[in-house]
Amino acid sequence: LIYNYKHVYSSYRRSRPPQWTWRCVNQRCERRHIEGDADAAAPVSLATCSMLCGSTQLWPQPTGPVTLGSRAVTFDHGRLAVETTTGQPARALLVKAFAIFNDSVASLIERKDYARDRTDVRRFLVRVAVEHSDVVRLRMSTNESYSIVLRAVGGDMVANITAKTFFGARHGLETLSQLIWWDPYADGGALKVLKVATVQDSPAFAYRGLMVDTARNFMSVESLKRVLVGMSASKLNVFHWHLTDSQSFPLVVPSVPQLAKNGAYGPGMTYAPEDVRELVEFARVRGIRVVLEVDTPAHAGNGWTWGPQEGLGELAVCVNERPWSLYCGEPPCGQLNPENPNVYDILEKLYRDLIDLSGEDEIFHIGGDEVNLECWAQHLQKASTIYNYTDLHDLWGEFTLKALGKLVAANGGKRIPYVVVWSSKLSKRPYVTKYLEKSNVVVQSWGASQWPDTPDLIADGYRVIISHVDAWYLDCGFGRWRETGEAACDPYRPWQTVYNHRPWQQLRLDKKYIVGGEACLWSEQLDEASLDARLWPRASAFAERVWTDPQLDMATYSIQEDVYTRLSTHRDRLAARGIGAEALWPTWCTQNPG
Ligand code: CP6
Repeated sequence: LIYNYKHVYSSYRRSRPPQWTWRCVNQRCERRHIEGDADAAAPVSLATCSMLCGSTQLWPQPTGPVTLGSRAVTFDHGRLAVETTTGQPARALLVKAFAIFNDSVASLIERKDYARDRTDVRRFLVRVAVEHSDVVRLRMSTNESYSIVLRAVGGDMVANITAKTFFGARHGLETLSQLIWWDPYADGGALKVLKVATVQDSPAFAYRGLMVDTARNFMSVESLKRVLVGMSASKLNVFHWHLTDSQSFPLVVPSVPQLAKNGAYGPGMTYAPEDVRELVEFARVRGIRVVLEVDTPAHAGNGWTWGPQEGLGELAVCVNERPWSLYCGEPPCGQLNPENPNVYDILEKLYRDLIDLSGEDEIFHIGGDEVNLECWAQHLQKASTIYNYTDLHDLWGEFTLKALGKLVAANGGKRIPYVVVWSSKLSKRPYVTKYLEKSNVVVQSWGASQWPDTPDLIADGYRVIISHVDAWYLDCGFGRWRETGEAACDPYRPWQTVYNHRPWQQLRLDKKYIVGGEACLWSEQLDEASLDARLWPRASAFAERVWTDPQLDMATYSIQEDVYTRLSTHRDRLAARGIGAEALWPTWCTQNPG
């Protein structure tokens, strides 16, 4: 990773020798001057006190029972070892996941010259047992549960992680890494782990997504890897990559190279097939699947302008058409031409490459948002004359049906079980039942949480992924400052808003139809310079909502105090792993709880 935020991570522990000690009083760490403390011979760091004070520092909080001992042992990083009885092919993935776990532990070490020889244990053995060693691809039905039993055995520490699948075991390794911390108060510093702990855990929702838009502003593969690192630390499991939009088309599609050739912002601002495959594998070993989205028929402009040059006719219409506010939500507009048969041939090639690049044949996102019928009405003569549409929604519906047909063809004649489509006019009554089949279409519902979209879809029997704009949009979008209409991050959703959104409780929705949730990061006012801070720790707050789904007090909307301290600790963890996550509050608040 290119950035190192360790100096940030260690800021509140920098002073040596220690001046403060912390004492656990009623499950809370109180700060005391060492001079005035009766037990000053053994000063305790804040990190150590917190870990031994009966409250977990885990994020997200496990859903099953957790027991934590109140004693710690010191160990040397070199004494970590892994042992697994799991057969191939899961075994190979576990080896990689253990190496990542090892790096996470190493990221805690603040001093290279720490006292390695002072260790309470001969070995710290991590034993991983996975039942289904054949499961190496994440599915909606994949069992992600795990359990940890951590204890001292003879002169060793032994952590037994058991899981049904690799994906559960990987979560177990992540949780185990969160039971380990750095203690700067030991002479030269030391790595510590709880002497006894048990955890049982499984997620509330199968689909825990994060969307990043790389079309409005390009983001390097390196920066996207940091997104995946943050996701894996927070147990998010779907990276939805909004690759293209009307502004740019950075994806090099092998069978249609014209798209990136005409649509990328410039050389070096493209994603080669190898880049995508590399990210998909980087994600998989971190328990994450990648969903590639090339948005159509709207949000398609640059990249689709070469048709006439090659004798294929207009592939996209109203690109750069003015006044743009008449034809789309934001410039430079553009919508595929539903009357050009070449469009559908290109879609089939494109879909085949997307399925191939992602290695994903269970979930496919076709886009489908914000179609502007005025654009088509003005550019397609046939739309109004020959076909005689009275309602152009039917033209849109027919485009969608044809595109879905090409998707089946691209997938070797097999239907994809979860075809995701953004909510839109087409996913509303009366069009929805006519054009979207509930057996395999899942609607990503992004309207405001007060809108009837989500309850209506569920009432009509559709499965949904929830991305409500007023809670789970982490970007500034094309937001406007209310006073003047100028571009602004308004309203910004603080982490508390993200965390306290629980639509199934607030709107009394039937959870059976909710596949999960997805936080979205559009990039009109963002590139990789501020990517990390815009995402973290708010995306972690979202992650606990969809993993743990803690109860919400709707009378007060108050957040438990432990959430603040746990999230602050998690933020420090992200920073240690090279992610430029934002601070929650002044360090003073960490040191003076309550
Ligand atoms: N881009 C695309 C966008 C948005 C959508 N799709 C969007 C719309 C409204 C807001 C924020 C983002 N920028 N392709 C809608 C899903 Cl407030």
